Amino acid sequence: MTLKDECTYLGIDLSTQQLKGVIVDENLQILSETHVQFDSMLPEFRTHSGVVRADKKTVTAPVLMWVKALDLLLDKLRVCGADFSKVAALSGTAQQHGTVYWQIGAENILHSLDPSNFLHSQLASCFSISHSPIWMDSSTTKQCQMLEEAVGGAEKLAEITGSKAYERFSGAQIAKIAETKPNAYANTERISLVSSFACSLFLGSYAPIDWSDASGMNLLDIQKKEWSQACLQVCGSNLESKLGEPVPSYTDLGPINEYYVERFGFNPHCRIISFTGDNPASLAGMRLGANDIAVSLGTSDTLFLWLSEPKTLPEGHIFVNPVDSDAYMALLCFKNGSLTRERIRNLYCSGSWDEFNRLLESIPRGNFGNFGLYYDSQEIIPFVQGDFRFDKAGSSVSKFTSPEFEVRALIEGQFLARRAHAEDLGFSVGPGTRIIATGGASNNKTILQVLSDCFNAPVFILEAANSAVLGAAYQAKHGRLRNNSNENVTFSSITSCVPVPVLACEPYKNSAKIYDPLVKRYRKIIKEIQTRTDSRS
Ligand code: ADP
Ligand code: XUL
Repeated sequence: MTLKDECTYLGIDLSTQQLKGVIVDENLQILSETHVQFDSMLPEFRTHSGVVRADKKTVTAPVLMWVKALDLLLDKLRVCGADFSKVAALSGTAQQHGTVYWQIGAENILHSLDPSNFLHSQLASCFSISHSPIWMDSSTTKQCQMLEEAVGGAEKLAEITGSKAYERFSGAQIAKIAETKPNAYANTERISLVSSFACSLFLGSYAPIDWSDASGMNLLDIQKKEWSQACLQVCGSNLESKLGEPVPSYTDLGPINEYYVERFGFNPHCRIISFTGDNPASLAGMRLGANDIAVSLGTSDTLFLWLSEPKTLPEGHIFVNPVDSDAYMALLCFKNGSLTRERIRNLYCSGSWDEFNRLLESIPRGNFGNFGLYYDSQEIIPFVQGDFRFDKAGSSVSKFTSPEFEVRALIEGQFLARRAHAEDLGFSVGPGTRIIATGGASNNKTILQVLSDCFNAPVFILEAANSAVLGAAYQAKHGRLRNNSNENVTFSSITSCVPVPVLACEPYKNSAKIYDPLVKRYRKIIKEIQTRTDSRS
């Protein structure tokens, strides 16, 4: 069959807690979607929220769980009625920063996959590190210091790579493996990011890392778009050859591997478009504009903006833009997002979001002066951990007097922090500013109302809350046409048929009066916490 008529596009998202898949038609409307939840559907890997915590700082995920999830996802999509023979191109996205270590000889196995067998049984001996370090890991402070020193300081590193050294970034993670597991490192022929690893499974050979996800490694010179030799040198020997050459995010990498044609009925002409990180893919899925700020409320909470030029930030990250390689994006990532909200929900609301919302709405904005900051895991910005509660008088308290104060303190504290750090990036609310919310918690209007009030700006949502996986599907179409058409194809021309985001909530009139002083209060409190706890030791 040719792929002229009725083409469809497949997007894949290998995120922290699940693997998602979506098929869209030519007009980018969803035809089928499904997911594989790691904890519940693959219990043999014993993950909690998709991860394994060896200690407070060391967080990994089993690579074979991800592989097995792909077998399952494609089966589930088929059961949903997906016709893979119509898929003209596929692309994907994944949690950022995590690294996968392919053992010497693994690519030969990838080249010769047997369609009568599961992927996970064929790839069982392909990884020199069975548990991949992921973005939640914060165990590499030592390697971060080494990396910053090697290039002449934090600011210099941020100037080259778009970020000062961060514990979860791949450069420091690779350096830790090279140092603590030298044999495994020596036996590694290729290091993938989670995104390029997932892409390799479809390609049947090692897929290159794309520029946008490569920007989350502290290894890419984001202006030259090539690896920084100074950074590579300190992180591991022969690192450049283990990483391969990075490519633009919409690169057409070739046809799908025979395995998927034989086993699942994919068309042999189906093209594989480079995979990228979940935040860049979300920017694509939201079709973010110049007046917008994206707030993704997934496992992590992230904020991002479109930038036409790179800049050097004291905190936060600059990535190469995934849909226009001449542009950039700014990103802030907060580790304690949905999982912390779930903790408080489970503690005080018997696991019910309805009850959580009832408590949240039962207390007026400003929480009668009660203020809380909750960091279950080592936070990224700012680098702190623990629960901090303050009453109206500013005194530190170990508990609030009732659950409703706790719930409101959590959500207000989270969003005031998001606003303060966004302002540090240069963001301010002006005429036409839209907050576009996405991710699991953007289904919750009561939470979105607090977001709107804390920022004093309207919040918009997309028809589908999973912008990352949709962004991957859009990128599949973009990559296929951009590389194979004579016309001047841009991402915005390809996605002009996508419905615009719809208004979900507007701020109450007196929001600025209530929350502007609370942003100042957050700054003061966080400064005090940071001076009290020497958190980097
Ligand atoms: P991922 O980072 O794995 O892509 P998602 O964007 O799918 O995550 O978000 C998953 C999170 O969404 C869950 O941890 C859950 O706490 C949160 N979530 C789902 N529904 C709601 C809801 N109605 N209210 C608040 N949070 C929700
Ligand atoms: C971004 C980050 C997380 C992960 C997981 O820097 O660490 O958002 O991409 O979603």
